[in-house]
Amino acid sequence: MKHNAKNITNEEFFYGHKACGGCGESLAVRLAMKVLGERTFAALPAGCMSAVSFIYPNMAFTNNAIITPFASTGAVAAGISAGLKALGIEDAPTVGFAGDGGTADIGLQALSGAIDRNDDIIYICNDNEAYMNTGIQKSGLTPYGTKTTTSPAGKNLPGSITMKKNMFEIVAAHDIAYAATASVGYLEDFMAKVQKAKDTKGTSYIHVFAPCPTGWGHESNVTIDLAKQAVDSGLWYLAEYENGEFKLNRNPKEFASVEDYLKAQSRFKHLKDEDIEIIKAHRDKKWQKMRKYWL
Ligand SMILES: Cc1ncc(C[n+]2csc(CCOP(=O)(O)OP(=O)(O)O)c2C)c(N)n1
Ligand code: SF4
Ligand SMILES: [Mg+2]
Repeated sequence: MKHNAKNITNEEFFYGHKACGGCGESLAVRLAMKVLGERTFAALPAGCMSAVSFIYPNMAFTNNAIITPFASTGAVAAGISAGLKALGIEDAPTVGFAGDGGTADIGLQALSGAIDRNDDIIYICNDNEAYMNTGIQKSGLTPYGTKTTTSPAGKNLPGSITMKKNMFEIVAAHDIAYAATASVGYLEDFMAKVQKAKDTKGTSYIHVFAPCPTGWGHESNVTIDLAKQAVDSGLWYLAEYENGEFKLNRNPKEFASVEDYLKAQSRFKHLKDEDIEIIKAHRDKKWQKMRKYWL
């Protein structure tokens, strides 16, 4: 069944949390939980989503959920899944919800181990492109030109001087059972991918692009628009890796304006024309490869 706004359950499994208004990550967790259901066991490392949802005596998850050490989402989720199997508990998915820092940097080893063992877990990386919970530090998924507290912008630096680490392809290189990229701007696509991950035996990984008004410096009512614009401008893309093959899900004939996307966010407001050209050239090179091999 295709999940959409009309048929998705009215039941809430993630609510009453303290995320900022317009938080992309909390929307991704909320909708993923609607697809996964109340029998889900969730593991969350340090990061915004655990910080806003496990505030004693309130608990924003109505299902079983636990906070893991920062580096350990993959390992803790794998342990839960093994425990469920040992106890003979069926139809109870295990999901890890980790940030970009908790996935691409400190949590990479535990995730790699889980994929290598093909542990029966779903791993969802909430990518808001920086370490937000500790005050906006650069991660391996922070794009070129982003101003953060550890990648300042000034006379000599354009903000972050590195491009985003390619987590989707790193994960696919393990020959994972199922992997996908998604965006909170395309929620039906995201929910369909969560459903596929739920139906997959073995490890699945979903990398969801999730704007953060507080860290990106944009109005809280444009979160969805920006998440769409990132895809439409080609700075993010929707793809899957399944049965050893890459597949591009969306191939815009023409890209939407990169400038409009960047200008809506204060983290990019210092960028010069030559920095924007670097960003576009990197995008074009990536799409040339994807269009050649993934269509
Ligand atoms: C071992 C360890 N190092 C550092 C921290 C501090 N810390 C907690 S959350 C966080 C940032 C998380 O960033 P990310 O994973 O991108 O998630 P976000 O907050 O952006 O959702 C950091 C650095 C920690 N809790 N444990
Ligand atoms: S700082 Fe960003 S990711 Fe964290 S709760 Fe606020 S909007 Fe969400
Ligand atoms: Mg983050």
